[in-house]
Parts: sequence; C-alpha cells; structure tokens
Amino acid sequence: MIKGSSHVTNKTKCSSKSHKFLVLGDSQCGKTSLIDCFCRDGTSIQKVPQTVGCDIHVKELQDQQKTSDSDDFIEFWDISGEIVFGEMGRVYLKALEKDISSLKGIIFCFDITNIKSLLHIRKYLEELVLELILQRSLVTGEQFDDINIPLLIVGNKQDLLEEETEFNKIGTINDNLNSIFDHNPKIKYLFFSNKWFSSQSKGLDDFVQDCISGNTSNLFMYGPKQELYPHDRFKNYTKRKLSLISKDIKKARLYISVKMIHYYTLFTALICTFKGNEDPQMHVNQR
Ligand SMILES: Nc1nc2c(ncn2[C@@H]2O[C@H](COP(=O)(O)OP(=O)(O)O)[C@@H](O)[C@H]2O)c(=O)[nH]1
Ligand SMILES: [Mg+2]
Repeated sequence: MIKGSSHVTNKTKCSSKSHKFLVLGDSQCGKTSLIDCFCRDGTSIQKVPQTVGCDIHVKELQDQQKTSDSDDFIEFWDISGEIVFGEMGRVYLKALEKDISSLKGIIFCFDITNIKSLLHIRKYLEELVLELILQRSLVTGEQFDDINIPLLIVGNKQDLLEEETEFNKIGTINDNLNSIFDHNPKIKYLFFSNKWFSSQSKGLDDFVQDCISGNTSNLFMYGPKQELYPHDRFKNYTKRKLSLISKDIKKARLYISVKMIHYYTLFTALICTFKGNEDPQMHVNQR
C-alpha cells in the first residue's frame, strides 16, 4: 500500500526519485476528484477546485517500496481537459518531457454517464501519448516502435450508474473498448466513485505499484505498435516516422557541415603551409 500524503497544486518536488503518472481525460470527467481521493488515502472530499492549467498531486511511497534512502514519491500530472490539446497544454507536456524517463504510466479517465468521453481516448493516445513516446525515443535513444507505456482506463462517477441501465452501459463500454483496441484481452477498466472511493482504491494502488516496480506483465501497454483505428493509426504512424527521419536528416546535415568546415580548414592550412614553404625557396632560386 502507498502511504498517505499531500496534495500539491501547480508545484513539483525536485528529485530524481519521482515516479510520474499522466492523468488524461475530458474536462469534468472526475480526474481531479479521483487523484485527490487517492492521494488522501480514500478520504473523499465532495468538491475539488476546477483545474486551471495543471495540478500536480504528490504522494509519498512507504519506506519498504523506496528504491533508495531518498524520498521517493509519486507525481500525478493532472492537466485540465480543456487545455491539454492547446498551446498551454503543450507547455505542461514539454515540462513533463524534460524528465520523460520517469513517466511510469498513464491513467485515462472517462465519465461513465458520457460515453463520448470514452471515445475520445483515441485522440488522447494518438495525439498526446505517441508524441511523448516519440520524445522519449529521441531523448533515450530507444526504438520508437518498441516503447510502451502502461495504461489504465478508469470510468468515474460510478454512483450515477442506475441499476436498471447498468448492464447495458457496461455492454456499451465493453463494445467500444473492444472496437478501439481490437479485442485485446489485456485491456481492462476500473470503475470509481468519489463517494465510496476507499473501498475501490486497491485497483488504482495495484496499477501504480506494478508500474513503479516494473511488474508490467498483467498491464495493458500502449505504444506505436498498438492497433487503434487502423486508418488514423497508419496516418499518424507515418507522420511520426517521417518526423523522426527528418530529425535524423537535420542531424546528418549538421554533422556533414561541421565535417566540411573541419576539412576545409585543414585543407586551407595545408595550402598555406605549402605556399609558405615554397614561396621563399622560389624567391631564392629566382635570385
Ligand atoms: N456523482 C459524482 N460526481 C463526481 C464524481 N467524481 C467527480 N464528480 C463531480 O464531477 C465534477 C468534475 O469533477 P473534477 O474532478 O473536477 O473533474 P476533472 O475536470 O476531470 O478534473 C465535479 O463537480 C465533481 O464533484 C463521482 O465519482 N461521482
Ligand atoms: Mg480537474
């Protein structure tokens, strides 16, 4: 279990021992409420302030789970659903990219009373998560295709699920997830409600622990090879591949220019030396 701790807004601890999780999902789907409950060890509060920009919720790890003597902690990057695809969202994602190797997992939230918020998962994965994976491959040198990040899908506001429609709703959610993820057996989702979160926290706790310890065999891993909507996927995949290639070409061009300057300088120096040696001699002979 993870030890209870604090909730920090717009603030991050500076330590190499942070384990980062990105919390994605549409505005008002319950991201902040979920993470707030989790960081307060299930003590639900009914009203959380609306996220303006990005909230970073911090939770400490228990002593036995720390990888060293330093203060290990978890950071949940909860970026407002309204801004995540805009310029401001880019700023927060760029900040996250700076320490991209400490990104341990992604929690995608949807509102079970609004199925559209689940369907938007494609956009979040294709436009944001693949971008982060691309950055990671550029920073760490890992193969773009081989990078996978654990993904947890969470349906919030379970208390609003009415008994009569619950069965149909779960069927619709399953159908949609199966069509998006091509019946991948590892794809799982959890339901949560901030009204009875303490009894449900184990699912989220287990996911976080597995991501941190690298015990990912039972988790769903999302990466460039994951089939999502084959058409869009192919388009985005090609776009990213081209961007990687163009970055390589830029690097190669820079390398060639530096080498050319180097050889040009060497060549000119040789000519000068040669001329410098020859000229006095010629003058002597002429005289
Ligand atoms: N009934 C119910 N309402 C919830 C639940 N979680 C969040 N809410 C409400 O949904 C609204 C948006 O929640 P918030 O956490 O700010 O969503 P965010 O914009 O995704 O961060 C708030 O009014 C919350 O009180 C839940 O589990 N059940
Ligand atoms: Mg919020």
